[in-house]
Amino acid sequence: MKIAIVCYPTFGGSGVVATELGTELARRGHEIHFITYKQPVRLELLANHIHFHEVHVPEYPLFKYQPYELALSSKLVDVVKLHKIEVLHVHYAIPHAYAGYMAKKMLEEEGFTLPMVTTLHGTDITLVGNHPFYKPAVTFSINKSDVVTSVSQSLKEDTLRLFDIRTPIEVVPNFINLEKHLQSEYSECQREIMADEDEFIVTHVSNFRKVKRIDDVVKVFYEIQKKLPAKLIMVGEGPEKEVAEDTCHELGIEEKVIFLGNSDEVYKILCFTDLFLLPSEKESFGLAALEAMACGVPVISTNTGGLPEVNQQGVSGYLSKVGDVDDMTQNALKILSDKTTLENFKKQARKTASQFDIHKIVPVYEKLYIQSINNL
Ligand code: GMT
Repeated sequence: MKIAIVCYPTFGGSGVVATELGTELARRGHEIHFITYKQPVRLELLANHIHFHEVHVPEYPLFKYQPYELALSSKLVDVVKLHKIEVLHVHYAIPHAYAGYMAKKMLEEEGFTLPMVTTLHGTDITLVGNHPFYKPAVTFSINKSDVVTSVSQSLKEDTLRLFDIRTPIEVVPNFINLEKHLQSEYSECQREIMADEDEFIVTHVSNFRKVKRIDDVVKVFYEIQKKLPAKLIMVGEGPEKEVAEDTCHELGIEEKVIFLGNSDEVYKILCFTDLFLLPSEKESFGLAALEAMACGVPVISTNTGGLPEVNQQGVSGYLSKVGDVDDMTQNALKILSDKTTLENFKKQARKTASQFDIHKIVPVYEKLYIQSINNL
């Protein structure tokens, strides 16, 4: 099939999922066209069947807001016609499903049909899309999609609760390429750069937004390091990063916390990590937790949103109520204090992650693409 993928190209989970999906589809012989304003961070362009089309938004001083949706829908029309695209897959309802629908309508005028698959990722529903300013447009775009998927059962339920949705929603969980994680474990794992031999390595990866509760990451680590020798590796950039750096100074643990910024070498960091912290306020899925588990890292998370569908209580890690720093600390110590327990959790984390193997999930999308074509 010839498939166009629209996504956010940044470090966010939705962009990562879209990129990994496109890459795997290309590997399976499909022709994939990424359409977005920048090359997606994890996209390797030098691969067979992968194309990238950049959306340019000309700056015009008269406009306070430059019209990205307009530029995107026009680009979609051009790419679809030129490359005979058969299916459009948009990741994130805002504004991609909206722009996708406009493109579809423009193409219809010229005799082209373009089925649109929309994948909901979470923030487009629970944080931004639900805002009254956006809600009518988001509801409309979802209802006008030919196939709608959500990355967890929890997100599906949130969508049905918050919006008036008439299109059926298929749950297609996020996935992981286990081979990639295994490779990094054995060939590029350089633990000694980050910590002493007797120190545990605790890691957090996110975009450091308020929803990630970075303060709880620091608080839990502060308690852990009182009992065990440990280092905290903070990967990512975002508005809460500076606050967290200040807190580490105030608590006197700045020597034990390493802020790495954004990294496209997350697997190399995870391969020597002993424990992953994800104390989010909301999380439709928690791809970061799944990536950690795939590298054999147990996860201490909250039990919000889709996290219980990923992290299994007492198996791949533990889940606590949002904000329950004490419980998260106790659980972290339970795992780290005993060598055999830690080893068991590591094995179980990887085994749990294998349920989300890319080879099981990508064929589900392929079937949905065919269904979207047949539905028209
Ligand atoms: O929250 C993020 O890290 C970014 C965000 C996004 O919009 O890309 O992630 C959302 O989509 C990911 C991929 O499906 C999910 O794993 C994240 O749980 C979800 N974030 C939230 O729901 C807050």
